[in-house]
Amino acid sequence: GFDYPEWMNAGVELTDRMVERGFGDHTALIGNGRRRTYKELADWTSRLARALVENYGVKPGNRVLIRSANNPAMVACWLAATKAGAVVINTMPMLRAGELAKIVDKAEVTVALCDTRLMDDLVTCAKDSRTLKTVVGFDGTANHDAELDRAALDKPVTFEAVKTGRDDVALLGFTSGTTGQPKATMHFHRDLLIIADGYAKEVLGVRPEDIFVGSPPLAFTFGLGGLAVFPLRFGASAVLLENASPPNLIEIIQRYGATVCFTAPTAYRVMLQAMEEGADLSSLRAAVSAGETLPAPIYQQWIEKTGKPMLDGIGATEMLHIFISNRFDDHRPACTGKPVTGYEARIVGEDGAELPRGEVGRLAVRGPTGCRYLADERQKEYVRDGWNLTGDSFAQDEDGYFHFAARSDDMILSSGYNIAGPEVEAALLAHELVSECAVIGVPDEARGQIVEAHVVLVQGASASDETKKLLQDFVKATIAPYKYPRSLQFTEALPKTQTGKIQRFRLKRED
Ligand code: 3SK
Repeated sequence: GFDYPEWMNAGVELTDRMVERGFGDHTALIGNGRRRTYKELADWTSRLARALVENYGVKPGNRVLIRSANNPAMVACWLAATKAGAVVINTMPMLRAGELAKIVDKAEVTVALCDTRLMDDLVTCAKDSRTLKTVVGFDGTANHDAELDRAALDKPVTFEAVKTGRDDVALLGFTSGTTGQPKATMHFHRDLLIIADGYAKEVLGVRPEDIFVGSPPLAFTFGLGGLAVFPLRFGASAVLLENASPPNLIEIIQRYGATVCFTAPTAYRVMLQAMEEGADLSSLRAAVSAGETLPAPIYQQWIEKTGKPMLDGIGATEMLHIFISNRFDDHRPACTGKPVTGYEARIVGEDGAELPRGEVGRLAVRGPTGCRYLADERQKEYVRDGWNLTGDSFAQDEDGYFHFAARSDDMILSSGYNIAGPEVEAALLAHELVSECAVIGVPDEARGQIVEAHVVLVQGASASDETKKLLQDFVKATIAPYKYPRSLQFTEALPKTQTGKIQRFRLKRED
């Protein structure tokens, strides 16, 4: 099990404790042209925490919202608010006033810390808020040229961190779900350490020499774990990028010799292409893929090119981070692997009973972290008999490995057949003319639903009826013919979230 003292503060563990453990001179964060050691980070966050308490009246348990792109200043604000005992809500720059208002309202945010470049929407949101009365700007470029920075610079570098309990809430992770009504998942101080001492230690074997890089926003628990908690827990370094487009990621990996990368399969596809054209990504020892299912061809090509496996994993905001993963020495194509230390997983039917091996059903998981929605009726749907019922359909094979079938929302029911959209996508992606694709179910009078593919072709391929027929026949020859996309449309690009997830629901028509 994971054993932590009754009184502990995750913010302190990731900063001051690391200095005590001898990492003071080691680089912690790189970003916006600057490098910060662990000692500098500890001092910076102590000063900020003092400013939060003394100038802005932050009290233990207050909800503090942070609005920023990925940069060291955002990490410092998060750690400082955590040290001050606040409950933090990290948010992405893309959110507009209306979306921020839903979060502020649900979480009863009283103080917001905002990169000065992103103030407008937050100020608009605060005007109508019954709780949010204080919006303070910080300098995301880390030149310390904003109100919060100036307040912090006046403070001594000591701060008596608030004595939080290991089971006190430290973080609210927001997830939008399919209905657009945001849910807030509560995570304790100890949870933040468990994801590092479990997944990051066991699966990644993080060491102080590691340099982390990646694309998920820190506002998403995938990014907060992968780009802040994991490196900081083990004395490693993180390079934080405000723009983590694949070309930028590739440049940064080469410039810093990054060793661990967290991103989605689409970015790995671009990296494979870049390696073909001469990019040297040999410094990467761990390529973590999550957030989207990893197509077998990308996994295979990565092994061929680098000699190392890509680590496919599945996590959930509700569980805080990855709970099933492949391992460096135990991995298979089109397979998400086995549960991470401390977690158990099984496949269940609609009635919650475990299904036989090989059958597709809902993935249920339990372990040291788990779903606790803040004031939300949906809690009883997500957690039943202690098992967290994820929104994903999986099958477990005879050897105990878990294989993704579909997001439960991505299962297509056509003429009585259950068709997993991602399986059709994988079949299409195996064709050399297909660059990217998304498969959805669309209403059909005769069949209930039919399979519809939205396909981005590789450069130079012709979006013709012949190509359409060729791809449909290819799918029929690759998987059971009833799964082939009866409707197939060519498109220039697929709708995606900022974290690179394909938004299939945006392809669905209302009719
Ligand atoms: O698989 C995901 O989407 C995920 C969500 C939250 C945290 C970590 C991961 C990988």
